Amino acid sequence: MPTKSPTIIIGHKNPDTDSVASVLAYSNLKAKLGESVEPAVAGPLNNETKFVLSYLNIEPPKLIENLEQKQVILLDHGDLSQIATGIDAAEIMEIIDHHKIGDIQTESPILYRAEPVGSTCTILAKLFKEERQSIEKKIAGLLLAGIISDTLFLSSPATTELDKKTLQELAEIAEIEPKEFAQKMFEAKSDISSLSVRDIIGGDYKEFECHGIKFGVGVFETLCPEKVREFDSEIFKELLELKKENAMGLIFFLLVDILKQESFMYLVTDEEADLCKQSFSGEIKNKVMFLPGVVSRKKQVIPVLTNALARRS
Ligand SMILES: [Mn+2]
Repeated sequence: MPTKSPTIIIGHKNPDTDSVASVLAYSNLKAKLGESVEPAVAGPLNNETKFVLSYLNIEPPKLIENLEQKQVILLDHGDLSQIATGIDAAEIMEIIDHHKIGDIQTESPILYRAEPVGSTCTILAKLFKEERQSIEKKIAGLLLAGIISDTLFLSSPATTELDKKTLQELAEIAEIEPKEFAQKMFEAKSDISSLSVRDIIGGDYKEFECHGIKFGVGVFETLCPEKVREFDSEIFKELLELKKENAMGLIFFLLVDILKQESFMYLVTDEEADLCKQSFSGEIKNKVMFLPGVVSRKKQVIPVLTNALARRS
């Protein structure tokens, strides 16, 4: 008799450290509970995630770009636009997420766990406790990395008390000094020497829809924004191309300065500029809006843009 194929545990397209770390940790927990699962990623890893996996000496998950005919557990996303292709012909078994509730629909009842915390890895650490399973040193390192990455080392407004407490607990188990580890992760994230302009704007790019208007928002977090700003004219060119390719009504790119806790919003046409002027009060210079204190797409950009779009229609 053919054996049933394992359930795929996978994060969103353009995977980030939180999605990859939570996938590997949940696969570890499921295996401890005797379930047959396989960790996967929906795209190539970014430089920060590559650093984390090699630091912890962990193999990257298998790349799966089509989910057809598979049973899947989705981590760290809830919007259809962020799921790997083939989901229409797949069966969603569970979702664990920390974003707004998206537009995913299922045919049968599923386990859906959403908590408004700073990272999916924070929820994962809680799940280990709920299942009374100890967290191995390496897995603690992974979860620690996911929290550091998504909360910008507890500085993002998306950070909660639970993230702070969990980070401390995990750092002890992992025997990792979190501040140094965060610095190394952010340095890896900021290294653009191997990246194309398309990688920079598209590496952490997500699409949304509000009142029939589709819009994309790319984010790049860095310790040295000035290195990215050298490529402003190419960035605008690539943004226009990406907007056309993906048939977006609007497209934005947010360059985040991790240290100064501020960002630069690229306004590719008058339409993007108009919406941002209605949404934020930042100063615009050469089609780039300066946004002090803004670092979180999820908490500080998407709600504001969708609000402005809703008022407009
Ligand atoms: Mn996340």
